[in-house]
Amino acid sequence: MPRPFRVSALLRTSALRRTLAILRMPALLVAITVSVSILSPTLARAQLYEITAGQFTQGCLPPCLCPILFVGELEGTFTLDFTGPDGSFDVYTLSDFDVDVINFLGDVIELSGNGEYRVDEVAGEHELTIEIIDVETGDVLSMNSGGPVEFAPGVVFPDIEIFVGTSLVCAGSHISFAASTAFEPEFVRGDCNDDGGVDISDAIESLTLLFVGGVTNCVNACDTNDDEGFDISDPIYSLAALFTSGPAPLAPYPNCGDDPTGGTLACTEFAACP
Ligand SMILES: [Ca+2]
Ligand SMILES: [Ca+2]
Ligand SMILES: [Ca+2]
Repeated sequence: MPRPFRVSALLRTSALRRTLAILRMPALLVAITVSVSILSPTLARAQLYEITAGQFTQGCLPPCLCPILFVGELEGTFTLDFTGPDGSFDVYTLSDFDVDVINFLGDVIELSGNGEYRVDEVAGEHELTIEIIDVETGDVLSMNSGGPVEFAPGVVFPDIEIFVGTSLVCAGSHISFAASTAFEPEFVRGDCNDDGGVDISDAIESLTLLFVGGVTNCVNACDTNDDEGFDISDPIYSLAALFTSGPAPLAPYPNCGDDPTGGTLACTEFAACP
């Protein structure tokens, strides 16, 4: 539930005075809006992925006639964070690769890793380079997709299906996997700082994330107006709701729930919703 607050008390806070001072400066707002257009995609496009199918093999690729030494199924997750366009491709950092490989005997190999994913949605091409680390042995396998390759038939980003290997010719270690954006937790829209209430601290948190920096696990909760972007319009919307009888944050609000409009804004954790 929204926290009660008293305007008279709030007006004595330096944080609110700073916030209102920002909002009274049109010239600064123009500059801020330009900055947001550059800064917001990093937050807006972070996304947790879950591997829905995949296989790790060590040995040979056809048509070479040498044995497969190991094969196991993949289970796990990773995160893509948008870092920017490089001309043709949108570039993402792949991190938190947290995957178990399970073979038919039930043996488990725990893998971690980091890499870079590049995608051209218009051309239907993507590319992955990744350093896979065997957590137990520390062995590192440098894998790649051999440059940009076409999307798998019927698969459209943000779904991903790709094949990478230490070598794409004959002997090597190889991973093929399909992954989709993972299930997201319930959240309360407007509770940008995830403290269980919607109040002035959320507008301040939004302004801090936008103009100072920081990390949030649920940027979707900061998209107060549910327009699928996180920018200056969101703390303005919050302040209007709190102080000038503007409309309340859109659903899910004031109770925990799913985003009824979907979208690409990430929400990997939201502690205030069990
Ligand atoms: Ca809050
Ligand atoms: Ca928004
Ligand atoms: Ca939405």
